Formats: sequence, structure tokens, C-alpha cells
Amino acid sequence: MSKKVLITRVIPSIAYDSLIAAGFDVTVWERDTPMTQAQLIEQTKKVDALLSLGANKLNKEFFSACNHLDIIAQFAVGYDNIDVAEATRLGIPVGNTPDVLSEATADVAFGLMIATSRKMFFHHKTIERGEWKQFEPLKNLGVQLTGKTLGIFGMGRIGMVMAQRCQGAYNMNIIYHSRNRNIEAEKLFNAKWVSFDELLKESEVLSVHSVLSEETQGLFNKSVFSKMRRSAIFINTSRGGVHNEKDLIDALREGTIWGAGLDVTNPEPMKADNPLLTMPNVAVLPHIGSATEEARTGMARIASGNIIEFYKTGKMLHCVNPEVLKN
Ligand code: 8YV
Repeated sequence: MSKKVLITRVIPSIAYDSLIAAGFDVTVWERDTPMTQAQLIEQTKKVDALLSLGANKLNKEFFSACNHLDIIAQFAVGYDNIDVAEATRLGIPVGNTPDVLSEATADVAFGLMIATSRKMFFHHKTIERGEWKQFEPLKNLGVQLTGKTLGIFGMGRIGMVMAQRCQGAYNMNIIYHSRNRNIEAEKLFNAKWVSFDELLKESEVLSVHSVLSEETQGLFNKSVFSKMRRSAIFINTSRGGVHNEKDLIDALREGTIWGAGLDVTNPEPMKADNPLLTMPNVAVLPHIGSATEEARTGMARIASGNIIEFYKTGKMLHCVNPEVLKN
């Protein structure tokens, strides 16, 4: 009998097509809003494999109802929506989709850095409001990026591309803080590993590329912002949970830091009346890091490939708890 797969949103058709071609029985949640938790559990009970999205909460409640799953293939590189420890305890492998979205996500970080440094989103809004009257010699000037120090928090695949972009375009000096040293980044970009406090002290642009975990949850808070330069630009394209949004608003209002560019907010979606949206030195996007044709197609190919490979060979293209596969 064919294995049954549930895809929890409509994603690029390569996922569906390749699963069907490989003989799977595929159900797609075709509504244009995410499933409720009850719908997710009810539908997952009927299948063997789940192709999930970041909006699905695969928590203890989910796993106690769906401990029968053979495999979870996440359509994202991040998997903070999944209780991986619980999946591992149950022997369920979890796949993700790294690499294919690194360029796209780093482009958004790079774009937000430039947009923030020149107050671009704010200037755009002034035109919409009919406020472009004359040349202004002194109003709302930005800052130049050439030769500045870029601090990368989390030097993984996306952080590496951001470092490459910033060094190539602006000859920026790269420092980073990660749990582990990244020797490749040190060789390629002359990047220097620094302590977290040093990263805060030295960065003129600080770009967050870490995972959201117990260690990073709410890490960028009042006390951390107060250790940053008053001229610093804070960029976050990883997860909104890494910063405390109220503290970020206060830090910008009080001039503790200079500006912020966010592709991720806390919570998501951001409300239209959020004060960040009216601040000149702030640029916000609605979590579009991976939103290119190429990245999303690659994510769909890898997520479906993880399921196909698992049933064919017992291996996966990208697995976040490979100890389960070894067993
Ligand atoms: C996804 C992301 O669009 O890959 C990630 O971690 O944040 C985005 O690419 C989002 O998580 C939807 O699954």
C-alpha cells in the first residue's frame, strides 16, 4: 500500500509532483490559511509522513496525538516550531531545507541594512504622504556603510553569505560570535571570532543569523542593546523571538542604538499600528527571507526529497536528528 503524505499548505508543485511520481498518496491542505492545531492533528492522524511549515506547532500535544509518524519533513531551514527532542524520543526523523535559501535570506539582510542606513522605507512613505516638497540639505540624513564593522551573530550558512556580500560591496571588517568557530569564514573573509560582549561593543552593523533556541530566546533585550554602540544598526532575519520587541522599540526611541532592519518580528504578523513602522531609522518586512522562486522551489525539492529518500534508503538529504536514522 502507498505511504500517505500530508503537505500542510500549497507549496511549489515540484514537491507534490515528485511525491506522486515516487508512488506516494499525497494530500495537500489547499486553503490559503494555515491549519488550526485541531485540524493539523486530525489530518496528520490519517498519514504516515508530514511535510510541515513553520506555522505548524509540532509540540508535545501534537506528538502525543501523532506519535505514529514515520517522518517529518519541514519546508524551512528553521525548525523551532518542532519539539525535536520529543520527535527524537519517539524515533521520528525531522528533515529541514538548508543551503537553498541562504542567498535569498542574506539578500534580505543586506537589503535591510542598506534600506535602514539610508532611511529608505521612511523616505518612500513621505512621498506617498505628499511630503516631497523641496531638496532638504540637512533632514533625515543616513550613514555610509563603507569600511564599517559588521558583527554577525551566528556564523552559519546565511551569515557567511551576508559576510561575503558586505565585504565585497563595502569592504566591511567582519567579526562574529557563534557557539563554534567558523574556520572557513575566518579564511575567506578574515572574519574574527569575538566574545558576545565584544560583538556588541564593536559592531556598527549587527546582523542576527542564529537559530531560535532556549539560549537565544529574547537575547537581544534592554541590557544587551545598552551595550551596543549608539550608532549601531541592528538587523534580524532569523527569528523575531531572538529580540525583545518592546526593548528594541525603547532602544530606538531613546537613541540607545541608531536603527533596525527586521524581516522577522515578535509576534508575527506585526500589527499595523506597531511604532516601529513609523520610525525613520527602521525598515520592516513580513518574513520574506526565502521568498524567491529559486529558494522556495529548492525548499520544496528538498522537503519532498527527504521523504522519498527516507522511504527508499533509510537516509535523508538533510536531517536535524540523524541519531534517529542510525537506529
Ligand atoms: C520559511 C524560514 O518561509 O526557512 C526558514 O527557516 O524562516 C522561511 O524560509 C518559513 O519558515 C515557512 O516555513
